[in-house]
Amino acid sequence: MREIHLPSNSMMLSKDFLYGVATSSFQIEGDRDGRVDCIWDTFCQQAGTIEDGTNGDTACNHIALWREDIEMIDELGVDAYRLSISWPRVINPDGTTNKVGLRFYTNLVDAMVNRGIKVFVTLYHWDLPQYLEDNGGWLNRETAYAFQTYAEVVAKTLGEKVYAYATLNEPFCSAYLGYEVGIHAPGKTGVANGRKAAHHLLLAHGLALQVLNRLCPNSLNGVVLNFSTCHSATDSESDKRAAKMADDYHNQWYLKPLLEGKYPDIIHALAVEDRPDIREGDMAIISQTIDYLGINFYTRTIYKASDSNWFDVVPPTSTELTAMGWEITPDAFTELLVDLHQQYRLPPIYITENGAAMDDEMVEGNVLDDDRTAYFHTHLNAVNNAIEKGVNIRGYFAWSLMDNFEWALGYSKRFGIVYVDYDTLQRTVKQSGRAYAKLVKSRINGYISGTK
Ligand code: IFM
Repeated sequence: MREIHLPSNSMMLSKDFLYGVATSSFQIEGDRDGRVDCIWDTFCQQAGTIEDGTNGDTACNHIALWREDIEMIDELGVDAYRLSISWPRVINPDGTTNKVGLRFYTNLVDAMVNRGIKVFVTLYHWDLPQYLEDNGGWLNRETAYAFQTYAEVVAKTLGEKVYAYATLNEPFCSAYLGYEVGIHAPGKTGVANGRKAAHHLLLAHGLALQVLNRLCPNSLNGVVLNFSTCHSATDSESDKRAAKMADDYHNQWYLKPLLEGKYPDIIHALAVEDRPDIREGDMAIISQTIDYLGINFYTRTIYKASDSNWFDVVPPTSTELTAMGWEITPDAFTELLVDLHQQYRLPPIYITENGAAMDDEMVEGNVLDDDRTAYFHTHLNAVNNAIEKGVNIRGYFAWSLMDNFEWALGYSKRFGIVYVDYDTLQRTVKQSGRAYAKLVKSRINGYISGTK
């Protein structure tokens, strides 16, 4: 069996470094009857949107099986569980709260806390209530204020039992994939839509952060962004410029407003009608201090100059790919973390997602996913290398606890360290899950600084 090893002097082998597993509401919960519809329910009904024609109606049936899922998390021995709250399970179209939904999350959080597992709650992991989308969704500035109200309900209900709150997960995906290129819900397109949605999402983050800081000052309150290291196809100036523009458009567009209160300069290259409507005071709301930044990383992307666009994506050059067709590039992970550290005054970092979809096979009750274990091994070492270069990283979450609904790809891709049989909904810890648990359990109390 493959294992995950870190250098013996790594601070990631001390119990000060937090290890967790992550999921999101729509991807695992099921029980559509217990909530109102969200944009993904609608999107799944449209022909050709989801590769295998599936939806989130049942997913992993976590709403029914949550007790056994918690048991499983506890057995893995991890310090923390990162979950998201389903907005449409909490707030009804008339603004009243869904008491059953809120009780579900209260019970879940209480059960975690009772077991000594730290809870990381994300308020928005893409499942916007459909009733808000019907009024324009993230294209409507009012949605940011509705999000603030929703954040207040959650913060008053769960309070500081939650160790860390994240306002948003990957606003890039919500804005760009959902409103600019239309491959995610709600399937809208156009640069103006994408940029407008991004601005309203960032505003929503800032408004919700105000509430979290007021009601839960002792929780860590932050946000989660995804990054893909942008590499240039060649050393030519034009390709390097293309990669830089892609970085500004896809990565810095979200981070710079949060940390510096401004969009990257590429905003000035946009046609005036494609620029977001930035009102007075917006950037100050967006750039309030965060307690931590969550970083999700999976792979790099290669860019070249384009005749018609600012940049074009080049297909992967390596043959080492995950089942998503994503290159396995741990060095690009270290590079990204070190670059961000050099570019910004970063708050403490948690790696809130990292993992790989692989072509798993269940053989006689076992999933021998050495390829996924190798991915974790190289990427955890990449994190360690970044820490050694001075990046302040406090924890790491494996994506994902269990196989789940992979958005436009349905159930065709498996990211879990636990295998889910979608016929029986039975969970089986994969070999990678055992290797991760072994690493987590091998840590020692305290870390003697100076041993490095
Ligand atoms: O499954 C997703 C998750 O919901 C957000 N980050 C990327 C994962 C893998 O695609």
